[in-house]
Amino acid sequence: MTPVILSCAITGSIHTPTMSPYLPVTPEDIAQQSLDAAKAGAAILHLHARDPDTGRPSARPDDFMAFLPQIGAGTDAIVNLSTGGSATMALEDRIAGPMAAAPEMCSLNMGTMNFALYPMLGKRRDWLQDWEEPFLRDSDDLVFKNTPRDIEAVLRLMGQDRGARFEFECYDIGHLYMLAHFRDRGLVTGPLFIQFVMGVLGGIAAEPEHLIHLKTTADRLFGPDYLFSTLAAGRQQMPMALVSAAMGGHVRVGLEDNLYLSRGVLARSNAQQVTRLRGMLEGLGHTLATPAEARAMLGLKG
Ligand code: KMH
Ligand code: ZN
Repeated sequence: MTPVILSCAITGSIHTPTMSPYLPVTPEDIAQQSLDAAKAGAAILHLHARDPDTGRPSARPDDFMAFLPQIGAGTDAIVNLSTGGSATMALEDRIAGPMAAAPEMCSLNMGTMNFALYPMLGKRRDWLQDWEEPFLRDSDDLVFKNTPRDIEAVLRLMGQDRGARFEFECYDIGHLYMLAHFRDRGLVTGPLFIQFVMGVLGGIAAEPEHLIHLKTTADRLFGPDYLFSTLAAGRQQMPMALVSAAMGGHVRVGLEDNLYLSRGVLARSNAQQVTRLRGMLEGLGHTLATPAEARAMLGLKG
Protein backbone atom coordinates (compact mmCIF):
# COMPACT_ATOMS: atom_id res chain seq x y z
CA MET A 1 0.00 0.00 0.00
CA THR A 2 1.14 3.55 -0.74
CA PRO A 3 2.27 5.35 2.40
CA VAL A 4 -0.32 7.73 3.81
CA ILE A 5 0.61 11.40 4.05
CA LEU A 6 -0.62 12.71 7.38
CA SER A 7 -1.08 16.48 7.64
CA CYS A 8 -1.58 18.13 10.99
CA ALA A 9 -3.34 21.51 11.14
CA ILE A 10 -1.98 22.95 14.36
CA THR A 11 -4.13 25.94 15.35
CA GLY A 12 -6.27 27.40 12.51
CA SER A 13 -8.43 30.47 12.91
CA ILE A 14 -11.78 29.16 14.11
CA HIS A 15 -11.21 27.75 17.54
CA THR A 16 -10.36 30.14 20.35
CA PRO A 17 -8.40 29.83 23.59
CA THR A 18 -11.58 29.73 25.67
CA MET A 19 -12.69 26.57 23.88
CA SER A 20 -9.70 24.49 24.89
CA PRO A 21 -6.68 25.13 27.11
CA TYR A 22 -4.72 22.88 24.77
CA LEU A 23 -5.16 25.00 21.62
CA PRO A 24 -1.72 26.46 20.86
CA VAL A 25 -1.82 30.22 20.33
CA THR A 26 1.53 31.53 21.57
CA PRO A 27 4.51 31.20 19.22
CA GLU A 28 6.23 28.89 21.70
CA ASP A 29 3.24 26.56 21.91
CA ILE A 30 2.62 26.59 18.15
CA ALA A 31 6.28 25.67 17.57
CA GLN A 32 6.37 22.99 20.27
CA GLN A 33 3.10 21.37 19.24
CA SER A 34 4.27 21.39 15.61
CA LEU A 35 7.52 19.66 16.50
CA ASP A 36 5.67 17.11 18.63
CA ALA A 37 3.13 16.45 15.86
CA ALA A 38 5.95 15.91 13.36
CA LYS A 39 7.68 13.54 15.75
CA ALA A 40 4.42 11.63 16.15
CA GLY A 41 4.17 11.13 12.37
CA ALA A 42 2.88 14.26 10.63
CA ALA A 43 4.71 14.76 7.32
CA ILE A 44 2.99 18.11 6.68
CA LEU A 45 2.36 20.90 9.19
CA HIS A 46 -0.49 23.20 8.12
CA LEU A 47 0.01 26.47 9.95
CA HIS A 48 -1.89 29.65 10.71
CA ALA A 49 -0.48 32.41 12.90
CA ARG A 50 -1.98 34.04 15.98
CA ASP A 51 -1.56 37.39 17.65
CA PRO A 52 0.66 36.40 20.61
CA ASP A 53 -1.07 38.81 22.99
CA THR A 54 -4.70 37.88 22.37
CA GLY A 55 -4.65 34.57 20.52
CA ARG A 56 -6.68 36.11 17.70
CA PRO A 57 -6.03 34.81 14.19
CA SER A 58 -3.32 36.76 12.40
CA ALA A 59 -1.49 36.46 9.10
CA ARG A 60 1.09 39.15 9.84
CA PRO A 61 4.64 38.28 8.79
CA ASP A 62 6.00 38.88 12.30
CA ASP A 63 3.50 36.50 13.84
CA PHE A 64 4.53 33.74 11.43
CA MET A 65 8.24 34.48 11.89
CA ALA A 66 7.81 34.15 15.67
CA PHE A 67 7.53 30.36 15.31
CA LEU A 68 8.68 29.32 11.81
CA PRO A 69 12.47 29.37 12.48
CA GLN A 70 12.07 27.08 15.50
CA ILE A 71 9.98 24.64 13.48
CA GLY A 72 12.43 24.71 10.56
CA ALA A 73 15.35 24.04 12.90
CA GLY A 74 13.65 21.13 14.64
CA THR A 75 12.02 19.04 11.92
CA ASP A 76 12.16 18.25 8.22
CA ALA A 77 8.35 18.08 8.03
CA ILE A 78 6.84 20.07 5.16
CA VAL A 79 5.71 23.52 6.24
CA ASN A 80 2.39 24.46 4.66
CA LEU A 81 1.13 27.97 5.43
CA SER A 82 -2.51 28.95 5.20
CA THR A 83 -3.51 31.56 2.64
CA GLY A 84 -7.07 31.19 3.94
CA GLY A 85 -6.15 33.04 7.13
CA SER A 86 -9.51 33.78 8.66
CA ALA A 87 -12.67 34.16 6.60
CA THR A 88 -13.03 37.73 7.92
CA MET A 89 -9.63 38.86 6.56
CA ALA A 90 -9.11 40.54 3.19
CA LEU A 91 -7.02 38.55 0.73
CA GLU A 92 -4.05 40.92 0.92
CA ASP A 93 -3.93 40.46 4.70
CA ARG A 94 -4.35 36.69 4.43
CA ILE A 95 -1.32 36.34 2.16
CA ALA A 96 1.00 38.91 3.77
CA GLY A 97 2.65 36.35 6.07
CA PRO A 98 2.91 33.55 3.50
CA MET A 99 4.41 35.99 0.96
CA ALA A 100 7.06 37.06 3.45
CA ALA A 101 7.86 33.52 4.59
CA ALA A 102 7.84 31.90 1.09
CA PRO A 103 7.04 28.38 2.34
CA GLU A 104 7.45 25.13 0.46
CA MET A 105 3.66 24.69 0.42
CA CYS A 106 0.57 26.78 1.08
CA SER A 107 -3.16 26.26 1.09
CA LEU A 108 -5.41 27.65 -1.63
CA ASN A 109 -9.17 27.76 -1.18
CA MET A 110 -10.92 26.99 -4.45
CA GLY A 111 -14.16 28.93 -4.21
CA THR A 112 -16.27 31.60 -2.57
CA MET A 113 -18.74 30.15 -0.11
CA ASN A 114 -20.84 30.57 2.97
CA PHE A 115 -18.86 29.58 6.03
CA ALA A 116 -21.33 28.93 8.82
CA LEU A 117 -19.88 27.33 11.86
CA TYR A 118 -22.70 25.47 13.51
CA PRO A 119 -21.16 22.03 12.91
CA MET A 120 -17.82 23.10 14.37
CA LEU A 121 -19.04 25.16 17.30
CA GLY A 122 -22.43 23.90 18.39
CA LYS A 123 -23.26 25.26 21.80
CA ARG A 124 -19.70 26.37 22.33
CA ARG A 125 -20.51 29.78 20.81
CA ASP A 126 -22.00 30.70 24.21
CA TRP A 127 -18.57 30.62 25.78
CA LEU A 128 -17.03 33.25 23.55
CA GLN A 129 -15.58 36.44 24.92
CA ASP A 130 -16.09 39.90 23.48
CA TRP A 131 -12.70 40.20 21.86
CA GLU A 132 -12.95 36.94 20.00
CA GLU A 133 -13.70 36.82 16.30
CA PRO A 134 -17.16 38.32 15.71
CA PHE A 135 -17.95 35.71 13.07
CA LEU A 136 -17.78 33.03 15.70
CA ARG A 137 -20.79 34.55 17.40
CA ASP A 138 -22.67 35.10 14.18
CA SER A 139 -21.48 33.40 11.02
CA ASP A 140 -24.89 33.59 9.35
CA ASP A 141 -23.75 36.34 6.98
CA LEU A 142 -20.15 35.33 6.60
CA VAL A 143 -18.83 34.97 3.05
CA PHE A 144 -15.45 33.33 2.59
CA LYS A 145 -14.35 35.16 -0.54
CA ASN A 146 -12.18 33.24 -2.98
CA THR A 147 -13.11 34.48 -6.45
CA PRO A 148 -11.32 33.28 -9.59
CA ARG A 149 -9.32 36.54 -9.49
CA ASP A 150 -8.30 35.88 -5.86
CA ILE A 151 -7.29 32.32 -6.73
CA GLU A 152 -5.24 33.48 -9.70
CA ALA A 153 -3.50 36.10 -7.54
CA VAL A 154 -2.44 33.47 -5.00
CA LEU A 155 -1.29 31.12 -7.76
CA ARG A 156 0.90 33.86 -9.23
CA LEU A 157 2.19 35.41 -6.00
CA MET A 158 2.85 32.20 -4.10
CA GLY A 159 3.32 29.65 -6.90
CA GLN A 160 4.96 31.38 -9.84
CA ASP A 161 6.81 34.09 -7.88
CA ARG A 162 7.78 32.14 -4.75
CA GLY A 163 7.84 28.51 -5.87
CA ALA A 164 5.25 27.18 -3.42
CA ARG A 165 3.23 24.06 -4.19
CA PHE A 166 -0.39 23.96 -3.09
CA GLU A 167 -2.82 22.15 -0.85
CA PHE A 168 -5.96 22.83 -2.92
CA GLU A 169 -8.82 23.11 -0.42
CA CYS A 170 -11.99 21.89 -2.12
CA TYR A 171 -15.18 22.18 -0.07
CA ASP A 172 -17.54 20.99 -2.77
CA ILE A 173 -17.73 19.42 -6.23
CA GLY A 174 -17.71 22.84 -7.95
CA HIS A 175 -14.30 23.59 -6.48
CA LEU A 176 -12.87 20.65 -8.40
CA TYR A 177 -14.13 22.21 -11.63
CA MET A 178 -12.51 25.50 -10.61
CA LEU A 179 -9.22 23.67 -10.13
CA ALA A 180 -9.61 21.99 -13.53
CA HIS A 181 -10.18 25.44 -15.04
CA PHE A 182 -6.82 26.68 -13.71
CA ARG A 183 -5.14 23.44 -14.81
CA ASP A 184 -6.57 23.98 -18.32
CA ARG A 185 -5.18 27.52 -18.34
CA GLY A 186 -1.76 26.14 -17.43
CA LEU A 187 -1.59 27.94 -14.08
CA VAL A 188 -1.37 24.74 -12.04
CA THR A 189 0.54 21.57 -12.82
CA GLY A 190 0.54 18.12 -11.29
CA PRO A 191 0.89 16.25 -9.15
CA LEU A 192 -2.01 18.16 -7.58
CA PHE A 193 -2.59 17.78 -3.86
CA ILE A 194 -6.33 18.13 -3.24
CA GLN A 195 -7.69 18.46 0.29
CA PHE A 196 -11.36 17.50 0.42
CA VAL A 197 -12.78 19.73 3.18
CA MET A 198 -15.95 18.27 4.63
CA GLY A 199 -18.34 19.39 7.33
CA VAL A 200 -18.30 23.18 6.98
CA LEU A 201 -21.89 24.42 6.60
CA GLY A 202 -21.77 25.98 3.14
CA GLY A 203 -19.61 23.16 1.79
CA ILE A 204 -20.21 19.45 1.44
CA ALA A 205 -21.16 17.42 4.52
CA ALA A 206 -18.90 14.79 6.04
CA GLU A 207 -20.56 11.69 4.56
CA PRO A 208 -18.75 8.73 2.98
CA GLU A 209 -20.96 8.81 -0.14
CA HIS A 210 -19.94 12.43 -0.72
CA LEU A 211 -16.29 11.42 -0.49
CA ILE A 212 -16.87 8.76 -3.13
CA HIS A 213 -18.45 11.36 -5.41
CA LEU A 214 -15.60 13.82 -4.82
CA LYS A 215 -13.02 11.17 -5.64
CA THR A 216 -14.89 9.88 -8.69
CA THR A 217 -15.13 13.43 -10.04
CA ALA A 218 -11.48 14.16 -9.31
CA ASP A 219 -10.46 10.88 -10.99
CA ARG A 220 -12.34 11.97 -14.09
CA LEU A 221 -10.94 15.52 -14.12
CA PHE A 222 -7.35 14.87 -13.07
CA GLY A 223 -6.67 11.21 -13.92
CA PRO A 224 -3.53 9.91 -12.27
CA ASP A 225 -2.06 13.38 -11.84
CA TYR A 226 -3.41 14.09 -8.36
CA LEU A 227 -3.42 12.92 -4.75
CA PHE A 228 -6.27 13.54 -2.38
CA SER A 229 -6.47 13.98 1.34
CA THR A 230 -9.54 14.47 3.49
CA LEU A 231 -10.26 16.67 6.45
CA ALA A 232 -13.58 16.58 8.22
CA ALA A 233 -14.43 19.33 10.67
CA GLY A 234 -15.60 18.36 14.11
CA ARG A 235 -16.52 14.88 15.27
CA GLN A 236 -16.26 13.27 11.83
CA GLN A 237 -12.52 14.02 11.74
CA MET A 238 -11.19 10.56 12.61
CA PRO A 239 -13.92 8.45 10.92
CA MET A 240 -13.56 10.30 7.61
CA ALA A 241 -9.76 10.12 7.80
CA LEU A 242 -10.07 6.33 7.98
CA VAL A 243 -12.49 6.28 5.03
CA SER A 244 -10.08 8.46 3.06
CA ALA A 245 -7.15 6.13 3.72
CA ALA A 246 -9.27 3.09 2.84
CA MET A 247 -10.02 4.75 -0.51
CA GLY A 248 -6.31 5.28 -1.24
CA GLY A 249 -6.23 8.85 0.00
CA HIS A 250 -4.32 10.81 2.58
CA VAL A 251 -5.43 12.31 5.89
CA ARG A 252 -5.46 15.50 7.94
CA VAL A 253 -6.04 15.94 11.65
CA GLY A 254 -5.23 18.72 14.09
CA LEU A 255 -6.82 21.13 16.51
CA GLU A 256 -7.64 23.54 13.66
CA ASP A 257 -10.37 21.19 12.51
CA ASN A 258 -11.42 19.45 15.74
CA LEU A 259 -10.57 20.07 19.39
CA TYR A 260 -11.50 16.59 20.57
CA LEU A 261 -9.85 13.22 20.76
CA SER A 262 -13.10 11.35 21.23
CA ARG A 263 -16.63 12.23 22.30
CA GLY A 264 -16.42 14.73 25.18
CA VAL A 265 -12.66 14.33 25.59
CA LEU A 266 -10.53 17.29 24.56
CA ALA A 267 -7.30 16.43 22.77
CA ARG A 268 -4.43 17.50 25.00
CA SER A 269 -2.25 18.26 21.97
CA ASN A 270 -2.06 17.95 18.22
CA ALA A 271 0.40 15.09 18.68
CA GLN A 272 -2.22 13.17 20.62
CA GLN A 273 -4.57 13.26 17.62
CA VAL A 274 -1.72 12.27 15.28
CA THR A 275 -0.80 9.36 17.52
CA ARG A 276 -4.44 8.22 17.78
CA LEU A 277 -4.93 8.25 14.01
CA ARG A 278 -1.54 6.69 13.37
CA GLY A 279 -2.41 3.78 15.64
CA MET A 280 -5.69 3.17 13.83
CA LEU A 281 -4.07 3.42 10.38
CA GLU A 282 -1.21 1.11 11.29
CA GLY A 283 -3.70 -1.31 12.79
CA LEU A 284 -5.32 -1.47 9.35
CA GLY A 285 -1.98 -2.15 7.65
CA HIS A 286 -1.14 1.37 6.47
CA THR A 287 2.22 3.06 6.93
CA LEU A 288 2.78 6.79 7.26
CA ALA A 289 4.82 8.66 4.67
CA THR A 290 7.99 10.29 5.93
CA PRO A 291 8.51 13.92 4.94
CA ALA A 292 10.98 12.74 2.26
CA GLU A 293 8.43 10.27 0.87
CA ALA A 294 5.73 12.94 0.95
CA ARG A 295 8.00 15.36 -0.93
CA ALA A 296 8.62 12.76 -3.62
CA MET A 297 4.90 11.99 -3.95
CA LEU A 298 3.92 15.68 -4.09
CA GLY A 299 6.68 16.83 -6.44
CA LEU A 300 8.28 19.09 -3.86
CA LYS A 301 11.92 19.96 -4.20
CA GLY A 302 12.55 20.30 -0.45
N1 KMH B 1 -10.00 25.30 8.50
C1 KMH B 1 -10.36 24.50 7.38
C2 KMH B 1 -11.85 24.20 7.38
C3 KMH B 1 -7.00 27.39 4.98
O1 KMH B 1 -6.29 27.45 5.96
O2 KMH B 1 -6.65 27.83 3.88
C4 KMH B 1 -9.92 25.06 6.08
C5 KMH B 1 -8.52 25.61 5.95
C6 KMH B 1 -8.39 26.78 5.08
O3 KMH B 1 -7.58 25.04 6.46
ZN1 ZN C 1 -6.17 26.24 7.68
